[in-house]
Amino acid sequence: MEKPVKNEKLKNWIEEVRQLCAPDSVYVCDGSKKEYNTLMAQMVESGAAIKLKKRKNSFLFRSDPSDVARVEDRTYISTPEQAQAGPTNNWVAPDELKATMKDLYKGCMKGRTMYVIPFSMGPIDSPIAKIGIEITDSPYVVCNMHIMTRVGKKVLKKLGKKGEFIPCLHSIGAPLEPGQKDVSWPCAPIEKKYISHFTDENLIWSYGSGYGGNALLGKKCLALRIASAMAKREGWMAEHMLILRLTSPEGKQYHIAAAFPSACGKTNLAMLRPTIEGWKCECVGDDIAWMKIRPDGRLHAINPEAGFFGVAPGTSYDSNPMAMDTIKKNAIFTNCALTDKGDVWWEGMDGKPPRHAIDWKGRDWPNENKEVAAHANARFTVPASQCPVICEDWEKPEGVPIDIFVFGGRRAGLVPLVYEAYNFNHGVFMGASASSETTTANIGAVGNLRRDPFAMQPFCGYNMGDYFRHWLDMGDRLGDKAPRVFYVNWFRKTSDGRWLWPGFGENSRVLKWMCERVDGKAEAVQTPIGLLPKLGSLDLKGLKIDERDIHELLKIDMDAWKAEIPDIEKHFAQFGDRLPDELKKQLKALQERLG
Ligand code: GTP
Ligand code: SPV
Ligand code: MN
Repeated sequence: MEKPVKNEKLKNWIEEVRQLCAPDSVYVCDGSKKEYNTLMAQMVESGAAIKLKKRKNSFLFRSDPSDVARVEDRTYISTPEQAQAGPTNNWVAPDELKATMKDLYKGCMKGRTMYVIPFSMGPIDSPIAKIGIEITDSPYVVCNMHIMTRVGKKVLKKLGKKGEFIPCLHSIGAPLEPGQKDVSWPCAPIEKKYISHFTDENLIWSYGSGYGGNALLGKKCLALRIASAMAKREGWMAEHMLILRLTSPEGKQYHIAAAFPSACGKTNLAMLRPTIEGWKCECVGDDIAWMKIRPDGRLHAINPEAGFFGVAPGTSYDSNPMAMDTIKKNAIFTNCALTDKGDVWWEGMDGKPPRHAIDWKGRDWPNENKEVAAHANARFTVPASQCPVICEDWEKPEGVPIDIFVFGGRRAGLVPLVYEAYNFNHGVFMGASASSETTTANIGAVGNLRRDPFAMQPFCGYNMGDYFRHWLDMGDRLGDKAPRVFYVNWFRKTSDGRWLWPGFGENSRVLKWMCERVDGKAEAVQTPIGLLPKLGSLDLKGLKIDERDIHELLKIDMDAWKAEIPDIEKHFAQFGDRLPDELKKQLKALQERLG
């Protein structure tokens, strides 16, 4: 058995998986630069990776065209009772699912190396951090985990002989017969993919996909689905939220945690460059927040990740300059286009498109069908520490105190630019009824409106009705120290498809209004849906925007809101008895206010 492993449970588990999956060899990762470089060199050699001439220590991968995003339809919360998983999760009983998956895992690593990745979600010394061990047959996953989490010997040391860890088993599901030539992105067909969570046992089994949240199991699987179930049991919170620090010209700090669905602006907001004078923004995290109540009675948040796995298309010096500077070196790019000069490119990058490139499928671009060069869910993987505006406290073990929660989504109509909850429970109602148009971050239809409560619909590891109750309970425990709650929509469009709000850096104006609300400085008007900025209280100095657009962005269309009520009722009804009465009360109150 591998020498560095002293933990009994881990030793046994490695041996069990080795026997089941039958790899050619087993390798325990040490997390070193040398290890990363060796694996990358092997992948360049095999043709799986392309070294970029124009970017230091950076590589491009092209996935199989069928394996380009998370697969919500193939994602399971497997609990003894279906009611524990609730109506928003796919469910199969643990025995049945394990039997199906064991058949798939049998011999699935033949011809490949089995990598054991010890990783920590959260700074290793943080009281909030958790240790996971991912076993995978994908060297691409190993390199990505190096960036996205804290990997290696330090983690095994912390684990010790008897420490607890979350086992995360992953296989791309593509064994190699003797002499069989490998492809550049091996994976299994969609009907064989399974992303399974045995939440009662803190266990993850993933099969068949090598992409993003399906395969980097520390992220959505551990840090959200498993962690949300643990957080419910243990009285803390695991949320799909960015964390940022905003500092006012007077030097006052505000910490904001914001939940938007996938591909709805978290990375962009987390690295925002304020366009308003004197305000400063720093990034603590761009996707996930783990939050606990500290002895001071306030909610403190850590970012459990160590890197960003960000959407590439649309990222430019114009929209997100801090991300552009972050990805200058040591980056992994997946499904971006390759320019003739040896750099990556995607739609929405600054300047003119290249005259010729190789698209994400490896073909000459542009092509006759006018297809995009980069896949819409093309991503970069990069260390958070390289972000020029990373907050100096981003790895503080106890986290940062949260002042403001923001919920939001992508809605072309109806939802105004910003509004504030009347109180915390009303804020929970806003989060619970949040809605958004679907994006390419999941394989499935794009642009369909769906309820995505707290941006957690694909990530809540237990019954969403119980999750709503947990939010209300946390509010009760926090009392007057609970964060203030706001709702935003950067994505309003005119009937001819133009963005009504410029977004990106200009979103700082909206955040400033929130901070001034917290301080009792900015004025709001009461409306049926919540508190909206009083005209003039939103700082629009220096912004070229048509007054009619502002009017439209802050308008409430009563009839359209009334039409939302039956849909929220239907959404809530699926939780039956598990829907907290408080949310029924909040819905009724909204209905009454709408008249
Ligand atoms: P995940 O990583 O999937 O969780 O996504 P995310 O929430 O971090 O979204 P991200 O910041 O990567 O943004 C996704 C897309 O929305 C990108 O194409 C952005 O350019 C676009 N976007 C982000 N912020 C804004 C905004 O304020 N206005 C507009 N119009 N588009 C935005
Ligand atoms: C998301 O879809 O919310 C992501 C990308 O952050 S993935 O890691 O693939 O889940
Ligand atoms: Mn995300």
